[in-house]
Amino acid sequence: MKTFPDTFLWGGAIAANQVEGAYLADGKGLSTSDVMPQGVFGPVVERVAGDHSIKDVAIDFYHRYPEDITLFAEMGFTCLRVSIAWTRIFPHGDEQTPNEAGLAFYDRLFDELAAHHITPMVTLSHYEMPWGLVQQYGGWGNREVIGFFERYARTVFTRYQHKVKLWLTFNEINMSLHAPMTGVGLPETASPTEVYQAIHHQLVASALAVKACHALIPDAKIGNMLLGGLMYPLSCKPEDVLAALQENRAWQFFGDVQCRGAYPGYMLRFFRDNGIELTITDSDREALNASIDFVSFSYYMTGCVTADEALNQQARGNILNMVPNPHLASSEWGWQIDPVGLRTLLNVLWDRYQKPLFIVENGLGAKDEPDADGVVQDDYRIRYLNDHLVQVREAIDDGVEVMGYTSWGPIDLVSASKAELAKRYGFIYVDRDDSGKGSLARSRKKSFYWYQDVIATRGAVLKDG
Ligand code: BGP
Repeated sequence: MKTFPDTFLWGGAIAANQVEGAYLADGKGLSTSDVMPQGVFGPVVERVAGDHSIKDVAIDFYHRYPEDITLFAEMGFTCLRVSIAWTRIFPHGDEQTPNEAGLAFYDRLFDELAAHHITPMVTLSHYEMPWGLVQQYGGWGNREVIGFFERYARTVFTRYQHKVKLWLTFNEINMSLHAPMTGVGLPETASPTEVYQAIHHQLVASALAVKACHALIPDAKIGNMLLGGLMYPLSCKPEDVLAALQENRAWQFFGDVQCRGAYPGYMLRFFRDNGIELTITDSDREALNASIDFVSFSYYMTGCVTADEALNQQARGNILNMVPNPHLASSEWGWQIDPVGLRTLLNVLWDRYQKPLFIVENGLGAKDEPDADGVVQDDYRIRYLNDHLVQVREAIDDGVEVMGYTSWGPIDLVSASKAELAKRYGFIYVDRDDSGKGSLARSRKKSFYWYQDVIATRGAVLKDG
């Protein structure tokens, strides 16, 4: 197989809090992202008049989306993954009625996409929730938040039922284990029981959203979204292999619940062994019994796991505490680059769930410097994306059903982990730096033309090896 299937969706993925800016415009409320100016692992900061976060303006997508969508269309996108900022719709989170100005913004955005024949894929909650729900209710630790989320989900399903047919519930739902404030609105000091109880509430909310979507938009498809962090055993020592199995289950558990509608036995044992007692009601169990239509995930890197505690300790502080793989090179941010791992992961998820898969994030964050003519010659990004797409094609050839591929950050945006603009992913350069300087003008990088070619030829121009 040299080309991708006709039905394969090609495009890019962005998130409201990383592109829109306009953080208080048209009635929007503060979100967890707005009070975390240093990124998803950073502290919560009280916002005061006259202060500033790079995300307040971000890349001003809120006002510039028509120009950006025109550029995406020029590349040939057939899909754009976006998220709705929950706080544009329910500013505090617990209102009875939605904010019309916020709803109207996404109507305009979806209409613009339709005008360019680009299918929207919408994440309901991408690394943010109303700050009001954290302050007043204690975030996802409080089961009342399930109802607020369900109201929000039903509101947007109803409003956009004719415009959006592809939905995702929570971005990287397993990330709460590493960034509890971003994931479930809990402080770093939360105990494992508190974090897993909040996760449980979020899994129930995700399942209720799946049911609501099926009821309100019968021809829509709704998926989950996992941080696809495949882990390898550092050696073939049986203890390392078992440790890798358990580490992978730490994130696969979320997918298992979302696909199978119930907690797997290994997780119940994990809870028992760690003294974690959750409140799970009968109606929670009934709610969880919902099945998503497809599995989506992000893929940036792989890591290693060992049963050797001394080696694990050395790895603490690395991204997600992974032990480095001696066979792989890393990005400037220390993320290990592993295209073959993407083929493996696609096969693992297909074997596990037998549901269509969608790669909704993948890409290379790098420091781009425009050359004398003002063009970024990002051959490193082209190589990264080429090598990953070749492996996607191999996985399809293996028999895996893959719906599409949306690369992360098709236009430069604010990074999630450290809220930097210096870490760029785009095919489109945005003139703005971390001090907030720059015209916000957009320009095409070398990779823009490369991706355009890949899409136009359905991958025929990809280079093996
Ligand atoms: C994922 C998030 C995205 C995104 C990406 C890249 O975890 O879903 O929001 O930003 O990672 O991470 P970063 O921006 O930190 O480079």
